[in-house]
Amino acid sequence: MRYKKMKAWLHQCPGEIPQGIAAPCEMAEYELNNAFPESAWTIRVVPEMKDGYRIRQENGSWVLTGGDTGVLYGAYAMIRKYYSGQPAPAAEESAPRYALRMINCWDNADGTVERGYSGRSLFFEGGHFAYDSGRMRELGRLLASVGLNVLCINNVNVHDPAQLLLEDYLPEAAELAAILRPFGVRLMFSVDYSQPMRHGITTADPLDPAVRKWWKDTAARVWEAIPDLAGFLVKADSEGRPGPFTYGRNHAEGANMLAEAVKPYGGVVVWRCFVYNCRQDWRDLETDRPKAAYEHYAYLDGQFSDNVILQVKHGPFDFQVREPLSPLLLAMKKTNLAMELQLAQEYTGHQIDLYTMAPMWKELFEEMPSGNIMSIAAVSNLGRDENYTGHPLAAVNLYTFGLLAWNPDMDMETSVSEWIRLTYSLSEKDTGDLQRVLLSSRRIYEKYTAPLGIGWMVTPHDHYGPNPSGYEYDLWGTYHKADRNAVGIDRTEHGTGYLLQYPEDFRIKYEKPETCPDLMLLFYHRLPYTFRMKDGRTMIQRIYDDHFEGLEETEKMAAVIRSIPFPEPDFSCIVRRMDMQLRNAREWCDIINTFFHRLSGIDDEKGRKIYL
Ligand code: GCV
Repeated sequence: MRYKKMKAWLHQCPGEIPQGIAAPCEMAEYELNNAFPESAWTIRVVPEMKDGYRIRQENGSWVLTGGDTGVLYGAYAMIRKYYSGQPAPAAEESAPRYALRMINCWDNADGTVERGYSGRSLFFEGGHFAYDSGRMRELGRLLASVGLNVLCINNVNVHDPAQLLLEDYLPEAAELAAILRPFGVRLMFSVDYSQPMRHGITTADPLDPAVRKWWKDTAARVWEAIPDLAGFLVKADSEGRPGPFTYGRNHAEGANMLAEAVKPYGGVVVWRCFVYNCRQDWRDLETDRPKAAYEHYAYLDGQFSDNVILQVKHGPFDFQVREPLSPLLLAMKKTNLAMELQLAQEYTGHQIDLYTMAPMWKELFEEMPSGNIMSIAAVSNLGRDENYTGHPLAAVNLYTFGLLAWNPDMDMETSVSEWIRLTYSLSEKDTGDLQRVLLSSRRIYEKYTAPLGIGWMVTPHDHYGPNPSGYEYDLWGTYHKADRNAVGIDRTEHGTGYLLQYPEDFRIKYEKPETCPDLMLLFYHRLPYTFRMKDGRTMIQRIYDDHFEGLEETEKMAAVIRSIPFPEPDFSCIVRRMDMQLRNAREWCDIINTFFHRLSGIDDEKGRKIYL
């Protein structure tokens, strides 16, 4: 028997999606008739409404009006409400805040997934496409059910032979695009900036006529095969990837060349801003990595073509447990921006430890007006595991990301509870317990890992488990510089000047250690262990307290999780991972406390066990 959870939060939807449904409005009709066989539905397509929809009851029957894709999102909104036990709305109207709501898969053609914790690739194996078309329909359904509409299927690090997506693999890519089209999901490809050089052209210089022609011809071929391809995603001049810097060109020149090639077809170029010196000498005291993205891009504001979107990681480093909002997201008012989040739990527990992201996302939007960006993307946490996300509870992040991308004002308590009710049939008490566990999981993880905004105390490269000085003398620019007296980097105007990249109101909030929010303290400041926190504790005591609390709260969380009657195989999987999380939390707690005690020589005031 097929594992029912394969449909994840849609497992209550009856039936498999049949082949042969060609358009989102037909899919909407199919889904509504299936889910509500007793009700009469009228679907009216008004193309100008695009992704938006309106639901009304008229004379005892339901009327769903919306754009070509809007009617599908309206149908899924009804379905989500129904299966999560919410009353049907008398009337509802909705449209997404962002036009492109993107999932970026870091899948390689060989079937591996960079930073993937849910098994192998859903799309590739052995250097070729290798997908189950039924599963692709399920995937399309899941993405559409939460409003996601762009799927970039290959890694931004385009490893050979993934570049063939633009060439030999195009017919198969077109077949996949056709499977996802009725779900309103458009494909996107990550492209290798130096690809013309595989075709006898001696340069990838964006201003070279032969290079420009190659990309124009390529775009023509690609869009002929997939007319609704969303565009190209580009990682250039980053972590060894080729890019315009090699030719003395800036990133506006680099991106605009591609933008010109894809423009006739309505394509976009999503250009990532994850550019920094990844070969820094730790002795170099001048360079401060978080400053890099702003330095590379802010001065180019207004110079990018209108079909270029700069995709900026939410923080200035790289998806740490806590980072400030990237200053670039507040700086480039004349440029299309997308914020990049990461569902894959690279630094946040590898989908072993529980880490529900919605609280972090809500904090980011508190710092940034939602209109500063026009699109949003997240690195995928999907894989070939039967439950899609490795840890069954990690699916809450994909689900809530969809709702956030639709409307960043979404209420996270409601969204998490909706996901639980769709996914499991639990008592009210268990539903409430699980919701509390999920919503507290990020803070708990933060407490037992890196302290007060420091980050990077992880095992190098793999990024699971503690290693406080693992990156300290490495070349990635991620240092904490802890010594016997103090820890942290001064990023104010008296230090590296990073804080000067922000507008004044933001700066004021963080520039003085006495008023800087505790959880960001060591991101912005270098402070002695004896520094008095706002609540009167010393900073070192606060570090000890957080770590002991993080471990204790994980133990309590484990007890709650074990008491919830999840169905199999979820129960065994969740409990097994919870046991691993407990071991991880203990390891982090002990190692971080010992690390700081050995350096500072300061005892825990509460006399708890620190291994010396
Ligand atoms: C896809 C970090 C990750 C890399 C990732 C990179 C990126 O450095 O560790 O695996 O590469 O970010 O976002 O491009």
